[in-house]
Amino acid sequence: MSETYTGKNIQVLEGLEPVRKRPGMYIGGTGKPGLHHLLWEIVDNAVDEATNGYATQIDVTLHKDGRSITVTDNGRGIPVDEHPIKKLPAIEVILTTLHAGGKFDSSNYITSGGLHGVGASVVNALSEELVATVKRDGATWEQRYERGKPVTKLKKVSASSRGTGTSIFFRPDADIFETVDFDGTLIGENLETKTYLNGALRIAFRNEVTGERHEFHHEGGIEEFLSHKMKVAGARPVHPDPFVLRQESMQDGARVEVSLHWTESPRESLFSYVNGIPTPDGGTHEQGLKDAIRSAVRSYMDTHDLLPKKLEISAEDIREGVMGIVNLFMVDPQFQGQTKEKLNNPEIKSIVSGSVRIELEQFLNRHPSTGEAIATRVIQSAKARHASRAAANSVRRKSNVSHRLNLPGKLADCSSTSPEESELFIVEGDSAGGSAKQGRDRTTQAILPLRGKVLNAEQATLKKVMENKELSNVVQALGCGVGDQLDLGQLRYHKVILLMDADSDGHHISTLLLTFLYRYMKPLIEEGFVFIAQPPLYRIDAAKQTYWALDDEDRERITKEIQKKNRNTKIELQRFKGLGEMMPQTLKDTTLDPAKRRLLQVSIPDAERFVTEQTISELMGKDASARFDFIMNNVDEVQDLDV
Ligand code: 28G
Repeated sequence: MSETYTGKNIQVLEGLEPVRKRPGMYIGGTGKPGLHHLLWEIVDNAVDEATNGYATQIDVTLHKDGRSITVTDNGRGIPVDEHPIKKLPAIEVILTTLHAGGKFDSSNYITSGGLHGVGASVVNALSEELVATVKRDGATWEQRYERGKPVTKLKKVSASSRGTGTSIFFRPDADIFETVDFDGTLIGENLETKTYLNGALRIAFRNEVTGERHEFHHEGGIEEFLSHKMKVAGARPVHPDPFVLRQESMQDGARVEVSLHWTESPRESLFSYVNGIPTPDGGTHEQGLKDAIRSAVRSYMDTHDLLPKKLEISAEDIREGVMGIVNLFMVDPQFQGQTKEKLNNPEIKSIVSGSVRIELEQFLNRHPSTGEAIATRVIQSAKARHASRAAANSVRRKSNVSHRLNLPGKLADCSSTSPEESELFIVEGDSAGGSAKQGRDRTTQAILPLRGKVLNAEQATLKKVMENKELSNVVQALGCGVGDQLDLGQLRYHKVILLMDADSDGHHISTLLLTFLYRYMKPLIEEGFVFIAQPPLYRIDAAKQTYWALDDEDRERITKEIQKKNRNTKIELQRFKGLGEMMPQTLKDTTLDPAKRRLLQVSIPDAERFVTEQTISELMGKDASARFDFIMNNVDEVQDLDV
């Protein structure tokens, strides 16, 4: 037990054993998000050193093994002088003591706090190997650790140094993490976001796995961030310039940056951050912003006589189509919620709403054509919302009359009436639908073939979506309503399985269906009712045995294995052009039969929700291969079929 540097604020400190015993308590979990938390932790420290004015450049390298990383900043360098009580170098205390180093609790520093900022020591504890290098006072120092324990003393490795700074190399512990492979794309996206949120910052990212190199620097800050997000989402603005607010020295020394733009998109997308760290669950800063938008726009419409008499306008109507960024800087953020990603400081709500409300109303008054465009947009969404509610209600009434009466004509229903054992296969095309109908178990498996075009729900209101025959058929078959009328208790099948060809058209339809389900029937995904079937692409016959391969990689693996057993085995290969040409029995054996098939469950991993939320709106309307990646990255394997 010890105290912090200055000795002013005594703090209870612990060793690192608790971190290795219960990693989840410190980084949220040991899956992919937890692994990447280690990196955000180190990067945030470097960013803190930059936002406090001491560093200008951060370099991140994902090494060739894909599982180790070096982060370097050109800040002051972590102090190496001896700790007065522990008689150890300061850096060693910081890296081996939980919550050590005033950096994370001194009121002189604005830092991330919450789940982040628990410190480099946590990263150290959970790394097989960590090497810290510091350039300071004209010399270069180095110390190595394994699983949080120093394996060398702090050594002066060079009596000279060019400049100052800190460098941390770490390789996460494969005994702790379910996966230790870093995701270069995710890392790149996160690093770029940091540079949008700190306009002065430069981050260079080198990915030695792919050989790529990126330099991120966005002087335009959140304004540029917002216009970038609008571009990738394909959201058309309804007024020329965004509302931008940079409010310095608010109460308690807090500072806020806000950027807002109303668009034609049928939804609201707010991205909130505290000290540059995402808060996907929002919190008091986001609530303050929402309150401010509602009251500023309402007051503007009121004073300019733009409020229609007979139309009820809700806060959601006012915010529909808004894309916005809020980044709050404050000294002692408190977080709550399961993943500690929701800001909880109660005083923040009124601080943020107060300044944003005044400035936003002033902005509208100073730009009357923008004000009017926003008012028109608000009235349009109020009207659309009333129309959508009516449409959803009528769909619900129709499917509720009796469970069986209003089912779509194309549905080949199962005979069971118990949702727990019932499955709905949504199948692409009539011919595949025919094979599926013949190959199914008609007691528990229902088939709904899709024939026409599936609408891209990302760009459409619920009313438009319900006018799409294919999607309204899906809703009718499921029986549980849609949008805010959804009632999972009425769901007719507890497995909703998308069965598409293994080609790009098939993936495209899957994406469109998933986008619809995600936007308008999200609880279905959240509760794990949605799956993707995996029909094989190849049939392989060898030595009187039949094997099924999902893709080319699978096929190569299987043929190699066959040849390993016997070099001379004759191998016969058949490639399926589509589900339609597969024999019903084959479809049953490979894809339908619960005992033999392989399903992917679609999930929205908690910690990845934020990314998903962005990714969906960012990718829809962009190229098909990107959408395809999104789906595959977000499905978990349920069963594995041994070949
Ligand atoms: C490269 C990867 C991650 C860092 C610094 C710099 C200082 C520091 C870090 O101090 C202890 C607490 C407050 C003084 C501070 C250097 C003051 C003077 C620092 C990083 C002692 C922590 N000189 N750069 N920590 N402080 N970069 N990059 O972690 O009282 S951590």
